[in-house]
Amino acid sequence: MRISTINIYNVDLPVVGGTYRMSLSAVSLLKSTVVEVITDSATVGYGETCPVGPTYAPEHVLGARAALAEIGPHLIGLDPRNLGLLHDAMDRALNGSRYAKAAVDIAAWDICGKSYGRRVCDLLGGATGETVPTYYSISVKEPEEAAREAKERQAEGFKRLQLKIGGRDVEEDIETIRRVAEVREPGTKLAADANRALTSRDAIALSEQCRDIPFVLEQPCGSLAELAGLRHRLHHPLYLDELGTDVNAVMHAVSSGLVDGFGHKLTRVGGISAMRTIRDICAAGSMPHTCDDSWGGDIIAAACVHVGATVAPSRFDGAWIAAPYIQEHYDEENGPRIENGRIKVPTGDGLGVVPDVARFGAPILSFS
Ligand code: 0XW
Ligand code: MG
Repeated sequence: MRISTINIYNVDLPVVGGTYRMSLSAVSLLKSTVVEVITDSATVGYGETCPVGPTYAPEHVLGARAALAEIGPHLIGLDPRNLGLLHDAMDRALNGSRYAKAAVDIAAWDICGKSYGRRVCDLLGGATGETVPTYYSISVKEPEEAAREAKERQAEGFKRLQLKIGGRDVEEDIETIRRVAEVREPGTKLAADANRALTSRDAIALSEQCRDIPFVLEQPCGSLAELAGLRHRLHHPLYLDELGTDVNAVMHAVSSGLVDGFGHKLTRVGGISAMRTIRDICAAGSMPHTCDDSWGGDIIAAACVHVGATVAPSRFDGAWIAAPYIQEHYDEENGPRIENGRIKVPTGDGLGVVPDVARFGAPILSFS
């Protein structure tokens, strides 16, 4: 089996309900990049990468597309099932840009599954169940509004809520956490995610003033030095997200005892292949973690669900998907959906999602 054509599509994903707000960014429309890998055996695989705007992380939409333009021509003629060789070819064509290579990697896993007649989660070691937990991420909001939404989401079945905090007076963050804690139902887990925006001073104050409330504090500050300085002055478990950039960063964080868990993003680390390694490093260090991406449609959601399904449930904090913020599915029948706080693992071979490519329009790039 050889790759004969690679098509790259743009997909506009407007945010349902207006704006998704984090400490250092606010987005109302995301541009996703879908990669279609066509082989000479007529097996087709799909991958996707969708940075959540240009300031959440160093990744950005046009960067992904420029990187794919660099990489694409070097992949024609390769067997996409030889994932190691495929990654070698991508690395020889371009240094870095893991988030773009991730889209090719995801498509290659989709092809592997279709070609071997197995689901991606089966190839990754096997799913622990038919569904995986997810969690809801509440935008940076005023305390009352956040508490109202927390009630609503718990009523919908979410068992974990991530509150976005930061980018404002820390007193308001503290008040938000306190108000949400008041409406927290037994069994609901909380995370407070500052997306890098707090100073160490404010992170310490927040943890001190909320020491009676159980939650994990996710990526409070923007540098490893700050996190290391904070580490033993907090009353809450510390999670790493944005700075868990790749296998090496995660390996270091686990082995040095820097954190208590992770928010992982599939495309940031380089796709399903890298995430599998990271999953195993976390297992070796008994680290809880999520399996998310920053944004994206059914393809990325399915990839997160497949990997998430293979993580030990006792350490799995859920697969976050952008579905609640997106109007349409690429695959109306099999696109991952959230029901009662959980997502069904797709049952078809590969990713189990068959995108309706016609809705993407003409490719913006094509290699053959
Ligand atoms: C909630 N997420 C997984 C989705 C957003 O893109 C940000 C992210 C996070 O935890 O930072
Ligand atoms: Mg986070």
